[in-house]
Amino acid sequence: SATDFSMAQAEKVAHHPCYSPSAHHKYARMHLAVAPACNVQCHYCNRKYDCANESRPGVVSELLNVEQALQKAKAVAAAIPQLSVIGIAGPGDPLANQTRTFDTLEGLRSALPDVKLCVSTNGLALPQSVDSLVELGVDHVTITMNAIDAHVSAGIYDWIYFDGVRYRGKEGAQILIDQQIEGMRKLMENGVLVKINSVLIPGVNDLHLAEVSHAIRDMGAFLHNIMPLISKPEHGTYYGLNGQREPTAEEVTQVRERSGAFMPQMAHCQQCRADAVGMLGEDRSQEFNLSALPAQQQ
Ligand code: CLF
Ligand code: SF4
Repeated sequence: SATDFSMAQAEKVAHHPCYSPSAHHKYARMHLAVAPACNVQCHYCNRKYDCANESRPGVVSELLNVEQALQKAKAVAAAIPQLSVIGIAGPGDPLANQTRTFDTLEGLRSALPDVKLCVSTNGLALPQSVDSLVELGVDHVTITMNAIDAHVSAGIYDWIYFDGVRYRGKEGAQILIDQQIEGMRKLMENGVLVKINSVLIPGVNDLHLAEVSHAIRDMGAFLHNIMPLISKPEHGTYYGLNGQREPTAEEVTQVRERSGAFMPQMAHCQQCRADAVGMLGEDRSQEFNLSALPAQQQ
């Protein structure tokens, strides 16, 4: 019934530190950096660091193979009782690394059945991935949607790689948008809670993000997370040839206010590393890096 459905949704929200502001002081998340490849090229990404769509750029996360990831997850779960969510958010796009991502999720599902599984993706490979995500019990998915209009999107992505072909410009942008929408529709059908991340890029999509909020509300998204572009040479990020600057705190507030007319806004995002461990805003990844884990058969 509708009541059962909404009670199940409420339970999913209550224990997820990103989906619920009140949960973020009570529950911890960890990210497993198992996904190095990416199937798109954002103008602001130089590929040397973590995916800026969810994770903090300028940081190189320690890439793990599936076995190492599962070992780390078990060590963290044993050490941090508040751990409620394990996410895969990079350092590239999880769904552009199907084998590594799905093998990790499957291993987590059997080793830590009570932990919620979370995935963050640019959405390009989402429609073909929904069945597997649902089967593995992933009930939180974040899609990074920086635009809903191919004219705007073409200024954000250099290219996308889809079904063996590289597409540029508006053609590529439209394919990405269509895939994101189709993926989202399928997630909704399966009761997955969808959060949308948007990177706010002054002069590129700042005036467009309210339109994104409007569209995702109509599609049934749960939460909109508008994150400021991080564009500093020391972070390894840049913005195409135009060198777009970061938004000011004031600009972020204004854009969130306009979008807030359509969608609840996440304001407690910490732009976590792709290997972050702990409460939001806390990073205990170094305590659990590979050298800190018990010796294993290599
Ligand atoms: Fe990780 Fe993202 Fe899942 Fe959270 S982070 S995959 S939804 S468990 Fe959270 Fe970190 Fe912000 Fe992401 S604070 S960067 S929104
Ligand atoms: Fe970089 Fe992430 Fe964009 Fe891929 S989706 S190009 S890893 S910022």
